[in-house]
Amino acid sequence: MTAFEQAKQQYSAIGVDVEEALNQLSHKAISIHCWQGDDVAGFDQKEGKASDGIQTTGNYPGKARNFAELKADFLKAASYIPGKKRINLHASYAVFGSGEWVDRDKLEYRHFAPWVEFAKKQGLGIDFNPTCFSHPMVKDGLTLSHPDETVRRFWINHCKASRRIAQQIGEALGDSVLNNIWIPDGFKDIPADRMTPRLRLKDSLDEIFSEPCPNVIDCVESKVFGIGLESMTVGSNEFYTAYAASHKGIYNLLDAGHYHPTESISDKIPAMLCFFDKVPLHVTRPVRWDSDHVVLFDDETKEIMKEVVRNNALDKVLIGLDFFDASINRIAAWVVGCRSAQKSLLFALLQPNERLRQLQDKAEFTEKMVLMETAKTLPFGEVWQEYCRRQGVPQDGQWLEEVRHYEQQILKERG
Ligand code: RNT
Ligand code: ZN
Repeated sequence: MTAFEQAKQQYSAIGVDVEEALNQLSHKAISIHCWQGDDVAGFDQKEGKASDGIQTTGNYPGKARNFAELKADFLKAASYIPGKKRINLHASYAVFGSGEWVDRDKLEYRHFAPWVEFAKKQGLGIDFNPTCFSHPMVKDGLTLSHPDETVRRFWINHCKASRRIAQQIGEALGDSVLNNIWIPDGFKDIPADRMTPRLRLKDSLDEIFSEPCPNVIDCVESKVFGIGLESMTVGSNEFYTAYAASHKGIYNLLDAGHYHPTESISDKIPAMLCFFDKVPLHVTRPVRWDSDHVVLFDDETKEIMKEVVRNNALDKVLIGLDFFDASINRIAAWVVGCRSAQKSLLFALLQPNERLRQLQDKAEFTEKMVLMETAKTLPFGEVWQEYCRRQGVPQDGQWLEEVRHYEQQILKERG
């Protein structure tokens, strides 16, 4: 008997069907953010640097500088990632023809048609985001909530353009496209008025969402603070939760790094599922002030995935990644982060969830604790290895030498 067959028997002894878990894992798409490949720089600004409430740290050599390099690096990473994949794009990754450039409020579908072609060829889905940061029209740390109508107008038009692009991407792929709005808007120091900026944001959103886009899944992403905007964030959790709850078809995206340090989104997912038929996520790893370290196979990521599985919400929770580390090999960061999310999902699928639920309902808390602890040390690694074998991707760590080779051959040559 192989080690995998033995593992299967051990899981079966606690009532877990390993084949069913592997099957479910292989069908769940993960939306992989393009912005890990270039430190959220994008292609549309001369500066090419994340700013206005968002920041990357580190200067590891070899970041992607254009469409061709980003595509190549993404494919390199994707070749080590099992399962179904989507690519998550930001509007700042518009592809312009030679000599062409338009500002973000004038972007059109054709600037993303090359990405659609790429996605079709590679069998990827696409998700989309307006880019309301790293741009001179972010004034005084504000976009959609700015008191000046011209500033707001620019960003409203950008968000409307983004939704139309997302709609056309959806039509081209015969799919739904998640369009996520995150804005940095906030104040460094104690604000004198916390409500009027929020009312302006509410009006801006109402206008943005006024056009029907049947292929778009709309969502808004809250944050507790931004860099340089520490005292108040206009798009707070309460603001967006209430906005989404009162606007049909708008969802609240939960980013694991956007809450107070002792809050976790694993507890928020089941709360949101009581009211929403979709819960989009940014799976990431907060460390102190940074919300976006590379995802690991850690307790909170497992807890997040347990909530997805236990609540039969694999079709309702849209799993996207959002991390960017500029201090390590960016391809390796993608691979580790994405595989860790998938590993955590597999771990969740291999828990005796039904039995644990029954024990909780019967107040058998002792046995529940014992069973939870027992399930932790079953031969999970054998099952993950079998999944990698079946998916035709290398085992953990065994891809690193090839990534090193790519670094020597390709990344080192970049200026
Ligand atoms: C920023 C948000 C947002 C961005 C990306 C680039 O704090 O998490 O999701 O990370 O849109
Ligand atoms: Zn995010």
